[in-house]
Amino acid sequence: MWKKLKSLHTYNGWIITFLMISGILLFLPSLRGFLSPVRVGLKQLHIGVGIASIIVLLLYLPYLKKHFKSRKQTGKRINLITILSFIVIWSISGLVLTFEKLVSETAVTVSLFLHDLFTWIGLPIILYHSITRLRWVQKQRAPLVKSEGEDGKPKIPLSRRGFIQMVAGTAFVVFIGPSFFKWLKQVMDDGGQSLKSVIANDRNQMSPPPTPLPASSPPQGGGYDGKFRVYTVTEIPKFTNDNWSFTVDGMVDHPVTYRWDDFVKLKRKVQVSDFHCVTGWSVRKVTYEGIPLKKFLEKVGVKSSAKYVKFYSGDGVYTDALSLDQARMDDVMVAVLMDGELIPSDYGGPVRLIVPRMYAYKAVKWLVRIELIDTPHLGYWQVRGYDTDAWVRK
Ligand code: HEM
Ligand SMILES: Nc1nc2c(c(=O)[nH]1)N[C@H]1C(S)=C(S)[C@@H](COP(=O)(O)O)O[C@H]1N2
Ligand SMILES: [Mo]
Repeated sequence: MWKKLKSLHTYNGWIITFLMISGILLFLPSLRGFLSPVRVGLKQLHIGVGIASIIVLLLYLPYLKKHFKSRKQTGKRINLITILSFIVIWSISGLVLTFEKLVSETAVTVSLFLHDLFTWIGLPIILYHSITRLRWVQKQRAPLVKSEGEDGKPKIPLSRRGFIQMVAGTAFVVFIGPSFFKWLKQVMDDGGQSLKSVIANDRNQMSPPPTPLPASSPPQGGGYDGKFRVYTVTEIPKFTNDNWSFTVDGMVDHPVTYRWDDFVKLKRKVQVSDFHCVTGWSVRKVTYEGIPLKKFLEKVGVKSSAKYVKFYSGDGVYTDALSLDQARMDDVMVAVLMDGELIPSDYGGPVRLIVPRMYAYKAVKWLVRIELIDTPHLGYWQVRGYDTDAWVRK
């Protein structure tokens, strides 16, 4: 049995290392563009290996009691319980993320939070664990000194190793602890901050600024609830009145191109909607102000031969598309303001698409052109393996 457990430990170590690395690669917003060709494969591999780790865990369950009993020292027992709880939390939250369409939004939000939190807490622990088990480090260590007390019973003196661990532990709590949590906060930061600070970093310079409607300022939805992650597969573009324009063309009767001055004069509407990324995070109750896509389609006169609507980002790379029926849904909006403020560049401003009932990879940032076409168009992420069916849970 001992041999079995040992090999189990080795497998587990590799599995967790792989899941941690692939998970962090999937998380890092700065790698989205670079990794986009392999993102879906990496995700499937992460899930596949994740499910394998769950199977390994289930196979191990029958030995759990014996294993626990064989670990007499409290420290070792705590270690065992810790690693098992980590694996259980990763497994359950990972399964929820895998089947997110089948579970509630709250379950997904909580799972993503736990999945991330335990990854970032687990990372230094596992690094420490694997480094201290390297042969070289083991050799440097003084052998455990065991001595016997007067009465012949083994007494456990403070070994050199125990002493080092105690000092390290104290140092951690006193000196490194606070900076560890600072670090933890920092690595868990995905770029999305409060709207105010994102606005302070706005690269765009559009004038005049749009005047928000009363329903937008103060925001009808009371201010959005949650946190956006700033996602982009390119550099974040920078717009001014001179390099920005907005075009609706293709299979239409009257193609139009707006400059900013005319664009801000278009009649806008306010709506409160939720925002869901397919990787599991959501932002609720965003008060968007903009022009319903429907209005643009009416204005330009869609030809009967047109079947799809293609959206172009001003980053020159990102596109997506909707069928005409989807494009005519009431809440599909060419948004200009969020929570009463001009959408800042990080969040896709000055103008972005909003498709509340679909995953946000449809919500093209830096929207500059809408084209009516007659053949299906696969968007940036669909080409790289994302589902054409982007409906958020029904
Ligand atoms: C050692 C165990 C694991 C670690 C360290 C780990 C780590 C991660 C990390 C850091 C992310 C990125 C989350 C984010 O974008 O905020 C992630 C995503 C994910 N993980 Fe895991 N994970 C583990 C196990 C599992 C398991 C067991 C499953 C499923 C059976 C799973 C399924 C997923 C899914 C579905 C995603 C979302 C991927 C995406 O859409 O970007 N994970 N994981
Ligand atoms: N131009 C462009 N639009 C984009 C993306 C992108 O990378 N480039 N990412 C999409 C994805 S996957 C999501 S979840 C949302 C993220 O919006 P945010 O960066 O405002 O949070 O933008 C969508 N629109
Ligand atoms: Mo997304």
